[in-house]
Amino acid sequence: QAVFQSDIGALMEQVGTGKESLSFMKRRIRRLAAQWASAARRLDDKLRNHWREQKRILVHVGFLTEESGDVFSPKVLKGGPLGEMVQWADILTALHVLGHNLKISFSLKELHGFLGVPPGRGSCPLTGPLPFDLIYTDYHGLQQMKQLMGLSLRKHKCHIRVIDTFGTEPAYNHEEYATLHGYRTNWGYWNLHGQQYMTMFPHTPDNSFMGFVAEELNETERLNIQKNKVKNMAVVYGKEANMWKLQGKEKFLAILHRHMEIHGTVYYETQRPPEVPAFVKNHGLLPQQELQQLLRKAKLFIGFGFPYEGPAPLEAIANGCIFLQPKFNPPHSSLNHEFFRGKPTSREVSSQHPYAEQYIGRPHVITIDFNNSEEFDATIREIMRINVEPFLPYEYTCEGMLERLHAYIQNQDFCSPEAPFPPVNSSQTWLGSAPSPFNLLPNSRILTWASNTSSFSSWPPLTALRVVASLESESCVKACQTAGLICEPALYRFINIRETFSALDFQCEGVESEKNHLFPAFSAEHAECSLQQDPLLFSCAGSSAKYRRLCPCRDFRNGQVALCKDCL
Ligand code: U2F
Repeated sequence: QAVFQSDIGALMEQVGTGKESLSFMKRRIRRLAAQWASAARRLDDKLRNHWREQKRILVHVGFLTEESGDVFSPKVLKGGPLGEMVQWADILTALHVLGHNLKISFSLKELHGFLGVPPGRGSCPLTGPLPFDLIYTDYHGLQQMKQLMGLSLRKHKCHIRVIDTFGTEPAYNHEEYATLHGYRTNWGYWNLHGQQYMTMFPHTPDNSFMGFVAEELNETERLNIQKNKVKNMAVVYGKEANMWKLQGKEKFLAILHRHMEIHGTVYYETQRPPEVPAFVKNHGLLPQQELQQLLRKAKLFIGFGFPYEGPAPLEAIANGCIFLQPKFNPPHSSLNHEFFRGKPTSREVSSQHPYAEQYIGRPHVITIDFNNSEEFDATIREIMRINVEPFLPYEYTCEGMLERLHAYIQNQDFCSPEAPFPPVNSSQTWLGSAPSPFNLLPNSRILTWASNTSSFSSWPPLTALRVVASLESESCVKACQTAGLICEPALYRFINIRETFSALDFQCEGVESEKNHLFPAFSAEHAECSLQQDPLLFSCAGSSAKYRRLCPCRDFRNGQVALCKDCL
């Protein structure tokens, strides 16, 4: 049985010392310890009757190992990316607070030791059982484990979770398919289940959403913030000078400067970076705690387009700022933007921070075209006028992250064979006693699961399933969203049968089964119904003008999109 623990002493010791990245994480862990402890108490109350199995967990942070080149650590104090460090610090704390048996490795030597593989022998199969129930790592760590364990990695890979900031879509993850169909990148092709990849924001439902946390306020702090807001104070998002290089920024910075005092936290060594105009009050890179103080006073936090999808806007919004950011038209993606090129995803990034845009929105987040000076000017005036309360989505609170991680740890299982499902014959027809396992929801085109489900174990449970057909050219991500739901790839295996087509009134001339990440789908032109042949290719992402896709959707909790209502 896992027992919540609020003392972080043991965790701090395990993280060790000797690198700026580790010091940054330890400062963060210490600073947020009280917040984690009170969240643990609340969740403990909420989960009173749940048995929580204590797992043996290894965390191997590959990108911080010397062997992977560790380009991040030397930049911690120089404006380099901190988002990843924020997330790993929070993952470590959450696993520790949940009471699991945790081992942490930041080097190949430690990894060797924990896996019981003697160092310096090259690849060496792990002959005995894996000494862990779960391994959290990243793409660098995965590569290192492959070198270490050779082919035996394959046997154990269902225990692995890959922390993957921007996400990996199934078409890129499937080695053979990616190679044949042009989805091969430097990262993907590990043949994992899509949900073994865990992202920083809920980018795509094909992956699991891991997240991180932002600081929470007590009542006094909330009141003080509202009292002390300086309505003409803006802070610019971007701690590295080259984030200020955006073309045309002179124009909108001049407009902003007409109305507001502009602050920055741009790293510099001795001289003021030339990219930062003289009228900007630059504080230099601040420790996290001091940045929070600055954000508490500011009314506006403004992004110039880079960095993409980092933690800072959530921190700003949590401290009562309005986040103003540029809309990207056309959206940025791995097809048209250097930063995303080679990343194993086709996701279209509609603004600097799509999560803030889509999940939070007005009045906390305003997304506009920065080239339209009138709109920009009017928006700045509006921001100075309106009052906005601090806001933090539940999924980014400590309790929200603990709840989500707890649910994943206790329920996600990529190791057991998926028997007894599908209970289908070779042509993928349902073999249950009823003619069709689906019911049509009244006055809709949405199916629910009707059969006696007791014999199927599934998480999320089958009661959450809502089957929807996409329009042509529409992905399942979009189709579920339009229905007020979210796509749930774990439920694909239940709808990959002929009966789904008939229950949705698609008349099939023929039914085939193929490896295609858009399947199951219906092609209107040929009245052809296509089933998915390889479960690793079940994918919410992806669309084609040729197909109407069958989509397994589910409901979700308010502020916790990763979990369905019956998921806890
Ligand atoms: C993102 O990485 P970044 O590190 O650039 O993300 P930010 O949102 O700028 O901030 C990360 C943290 O840096 C902290 C701040 C955030 O928690 O509190 N910080 C600070 O301590 N002092 C300062 O003066 C300013 C900020 C993203 F997270 C990565 O995954 C991406 O790789 C990267 C590129 O898109 O963007």
